[in-house]
Amino acid sequence: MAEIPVNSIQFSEELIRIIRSATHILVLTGAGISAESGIPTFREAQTGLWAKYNPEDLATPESFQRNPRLVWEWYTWRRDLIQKAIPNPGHLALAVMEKLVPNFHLITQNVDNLHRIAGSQNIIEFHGNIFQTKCSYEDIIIESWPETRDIPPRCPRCNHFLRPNVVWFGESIPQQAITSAINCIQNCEVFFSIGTSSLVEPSASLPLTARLQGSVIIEINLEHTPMTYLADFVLKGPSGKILPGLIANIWPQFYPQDTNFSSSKS
Ligand code: BV8
Repeated sequence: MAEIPVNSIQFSEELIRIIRSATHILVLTGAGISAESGIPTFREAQTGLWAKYNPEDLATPESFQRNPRLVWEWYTWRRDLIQKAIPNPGHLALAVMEKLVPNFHLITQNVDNLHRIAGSQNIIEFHGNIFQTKCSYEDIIIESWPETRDIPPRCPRCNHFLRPNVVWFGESIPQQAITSAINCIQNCEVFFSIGTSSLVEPSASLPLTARLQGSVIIEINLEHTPMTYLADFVLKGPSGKILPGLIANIWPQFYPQDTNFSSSKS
């Protein structure tokens, strides 16, 4: 990808003014924001052993019921892949924005924990976190378990299989996450939709909900999506370039022109 100096990206004065004056900003991110960290997006072809599987078929309770070992090993492969990744300038820019906006919240569909590593704090993990494990029967987080030959490992309390603490297709989003998201949407003046194909519900309906209550909608994506029609501003390009450029233009007083947004692992 050609190097685009963040200060060379031109943003409309109106866009800069709207974001700079906003006191409540809500951001929704999808797999695209982690693409520049080297994590394949959910719909990109999976590699190697997993190339023949469709993620949407594996990320279901039925799959786990049918073949718990296969699903557990898929998540182990993804965890190992994600563990090698570090936040990219897009993640870092959102962590900075959170410090500069009085009320800032981030809903992520991603399970990779990269927003937290980048320094974001007001995070609503809509689809859980791949680095957390829970009992498939008691539905409680299990921090540790005895090493055995069982794959998946078994709950030390009830001996049922353990599973990743992620939301599978056909499972409900955690009530706390839904409640927080609804509260944030009701007050947000600006809603960013970043790096999501806007195909997975209920996340995909959040921009419309925000629009209906009067938020300004900004989409950042490489391509158009089913919610592009809703956006007041469509910024087409890599979020790892666009977001630092936005920050540098909106809050130049905080950003000497030579700010280095290089990735870092904190
Ligand atoms: C629910 C965790 C109520 C797991 C994920 C039939 C039966 C049951 C349910 C349904 C049904 N039909 C529809 C549904 C609802 C279903 C759904 O939406 N299905 C879809 C496929 C139609 N939703 C659910 O089941 C949800 N729960 O509805 O509960 C209910 C309950 C019971 C019965 C009925 C209803 C739960 C959905 C959560 C699923 N879990 N993840 C795991 O990760 O293993 S979703 C998973 O896919 C990811 O988390 C992610 O959210 C999603 C993929 O979406 P994206 O993040 O957008 O990623 P994608 O690859 O698609 O796109 C990337 C984008 O980035 C692209 O646009 C690309 O252009 C862009 N991009 C790439 N690079 C960059 C970039 N942009 C900027 N910069 C770049 N550099």
